[in-house]
Amino acid sequence: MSTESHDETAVPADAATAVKTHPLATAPVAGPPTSVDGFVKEFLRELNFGQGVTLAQSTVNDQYLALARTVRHYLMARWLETSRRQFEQQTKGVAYLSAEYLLGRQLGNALLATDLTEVVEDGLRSLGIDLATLRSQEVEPGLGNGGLGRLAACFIDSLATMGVPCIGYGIRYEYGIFRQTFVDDQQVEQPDGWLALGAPWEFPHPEQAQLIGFGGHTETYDDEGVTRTRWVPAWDVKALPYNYMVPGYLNGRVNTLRLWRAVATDAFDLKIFNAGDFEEAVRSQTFAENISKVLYPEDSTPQGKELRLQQQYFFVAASIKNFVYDVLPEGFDLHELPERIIFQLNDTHPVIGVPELMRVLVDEKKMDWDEAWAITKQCFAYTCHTLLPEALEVWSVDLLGRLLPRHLEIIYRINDEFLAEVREKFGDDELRIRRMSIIQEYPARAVRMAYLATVAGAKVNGVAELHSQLLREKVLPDFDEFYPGKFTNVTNGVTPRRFLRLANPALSELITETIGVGWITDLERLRELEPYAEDEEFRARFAAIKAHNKRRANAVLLERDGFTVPDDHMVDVMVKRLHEYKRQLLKVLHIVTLYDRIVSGEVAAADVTPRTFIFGAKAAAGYAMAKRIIHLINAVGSTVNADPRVEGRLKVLFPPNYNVTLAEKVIPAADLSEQISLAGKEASGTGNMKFALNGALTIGTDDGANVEIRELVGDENFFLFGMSEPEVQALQDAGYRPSAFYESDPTLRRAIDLIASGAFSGGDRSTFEPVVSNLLHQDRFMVLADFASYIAEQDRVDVAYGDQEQWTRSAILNVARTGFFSSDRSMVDYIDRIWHTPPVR
Ligand code: 26V
Repeated sequence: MSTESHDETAVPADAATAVKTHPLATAPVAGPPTSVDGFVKEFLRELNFGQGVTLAQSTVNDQYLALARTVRHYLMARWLETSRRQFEQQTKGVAYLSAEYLLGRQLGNALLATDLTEVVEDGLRSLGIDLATLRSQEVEPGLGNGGLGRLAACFIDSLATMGVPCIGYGIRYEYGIFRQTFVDDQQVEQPDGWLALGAPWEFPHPEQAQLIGFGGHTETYDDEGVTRTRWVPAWDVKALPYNYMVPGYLNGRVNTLRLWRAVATDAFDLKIFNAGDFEEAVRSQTFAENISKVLYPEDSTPQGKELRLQQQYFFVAASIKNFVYDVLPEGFDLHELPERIIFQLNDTHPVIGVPELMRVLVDEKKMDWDEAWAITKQCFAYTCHTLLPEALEVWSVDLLGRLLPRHLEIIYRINDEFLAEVREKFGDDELRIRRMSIIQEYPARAVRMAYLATVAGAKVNGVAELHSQLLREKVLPDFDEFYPGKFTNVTNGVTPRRFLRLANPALSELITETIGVGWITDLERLRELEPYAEDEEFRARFAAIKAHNKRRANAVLLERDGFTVPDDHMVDVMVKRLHEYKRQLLKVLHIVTLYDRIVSGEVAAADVTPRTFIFGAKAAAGYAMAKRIIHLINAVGSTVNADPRVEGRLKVLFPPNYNVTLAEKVIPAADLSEQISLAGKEASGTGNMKFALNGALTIGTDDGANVEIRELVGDENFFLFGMSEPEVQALQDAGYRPSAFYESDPTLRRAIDLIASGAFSGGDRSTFEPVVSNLLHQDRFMVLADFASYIAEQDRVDVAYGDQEQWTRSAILNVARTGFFSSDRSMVDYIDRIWHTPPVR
């Protein structure tokens, strides 16, 4: 650049270039000093000038918001630096596409990642403010249903910590998962207005907004002798990105989570508005903004919801556009796309991205179809998270054709070419063709999204060894045969930062004192704890920490729900979404059995191991049976807790609104972890990992990741019960009759009869009749078949708990041997087996 004058103050000829070449153009100014004084000044500045209040006037929420913004300042320079380096290095990265992120509270994690916890604690204390109080003020963004959303949050944490370039893409739901309350023991859903008190962690970027079209028609046109297709949408929506920081643990790296919000486009409004129809203009705005209004429940009928398909296309199209047009450097040769990005599909929700990338490459970038398809096939990989057939998404051709006509055409062509390949390999085996077609014909013509993902994905993975095996053998066997080497496994993991270091500070301190801090980023090092299982003093400290965590959980439960766990009780926890396949009912039958043993006089109360059962579970609002089961748990709890005959022995607690925040308190307090799904139904589970890592023993079936947990901790440190998956299959094939189990097992009969008698419903036999009759006549998930085995194993648990030294030994070994379940390890597996991104530095 040449300037006429050497005068520093002169306005340069090209102001834009001057901005870019200024010495401070790319290096962000440093954040506030990391001293207590530096922090206090910055915090007060935020309180006064950001929040607009004095310290004396400020509410806890003001203080929380000011603190969050102050902590942001510390992260900001690292965030800018991470983005700059990523842009310069141009290495391959991951775009994680997920409709759900269950992040949990941000403040504690941000402080941990920056090593600022002590500075902030001291600084706030000097102002008379308690950090813990401010942390409790944060409303967690509940932008997910359960395991799938939490897994996404763990994965992006690990990638940031490992320094792997990753953008998480998703939806900024205005209302996340509902807030659960109980009225008369039944679930009532309240809206989760998580943004109402301020959203200090997000950064809107209107300059990167994208227009997303819907509906309309396609047309062909002549482009210099080549016939091309274009899509003419009927309406569009603006996708506005909000960026969230994803700080790596103590590594100066901050990755990005980009969540899209739907807003009405100006043009759209204006047309109608100018036509004089104010009401219609407002209506249409609401219509557009509905797209990111609310998280869809993981409900019993996931199909056929137009708005959900809109959400899926909305966020995936915005993400792909953002990556292709804003993230990639200008002039990037799209033939090299597979060297720059892998789009990881978190279940089928983002699979509409496959035809969208094809549309961008072929229609917008005017690439040849075959070339575009060769690129697309390398840019996607698909993770399947379920085995339940009813949870596999299909979209009716009708709906797709109406909402995304061009995408439907593309899907048809992908399918035609795919089926031609199948014919080439296997001949005209029409049955096979029909089985493998991406388009299902019956009961209605529809697109099988898992098939589309499998055909397009470079790799397809399940989430635990058993799940991946069943996926290949039972769900997609034809595809496994057709695509040798495409299927792989990556066992899930959880982030040790949130679920051990943050959630269990006392145990973390003991571990660090014993083996050093390395475990936080290299969880296999927990193995070094093994010998300490034999160390009496270590065991005593370990047990004292469990007791401490119970008191800590009690304080939280008392404050939020008004109840507590008695001191001497075993804490037996089942927390997860309410689904019949997870078998909360089996747990209820166990509690009823223990209760019946005491009240019938069969066993003296004094001889029963004191236990508190803690449940946490949300049922999808439309899932009637799940809601009935919640009602039953609460009803059994009310009866048991009020009965003086079992007082001091059995207690049932069901804190409403189980979420990440509560998990962080309850899991470290648990003695026993309930992982009791019917074998072959729980894809992996991740709660199971969190419990074991925090020193709870598992009672579980041979299902999902339980299999791997048991292999690692050893049979003697795990309570196994129930049928194996092949046994389940055999019983199914032989014709399962639940009533046969009811008739032949008197213990089971008494438990069921007690529920049926109205003992837990004020004598009303009708209340739980649907639950009972479903168990006796259908019992899809074989609760009755596994009952005897479960009770027998629970009796062994009671005996084992009687030997506290031995129990603690086992608990320590559970911690020492479950380092494998770090999501850092999962990420290494994804990198090695699927992504092939550059090695982690
Ligand atoms: C489940 C169901 C079951 C009943 C009918 C409708 C329906 C719809 C959706 C789903 C959830 C499927 C996806 C999912 O959340 N899977 C979970 O993913 C976790 C992370 O991989 C894994 O640990 C859980 O085992 C798996 O259920």
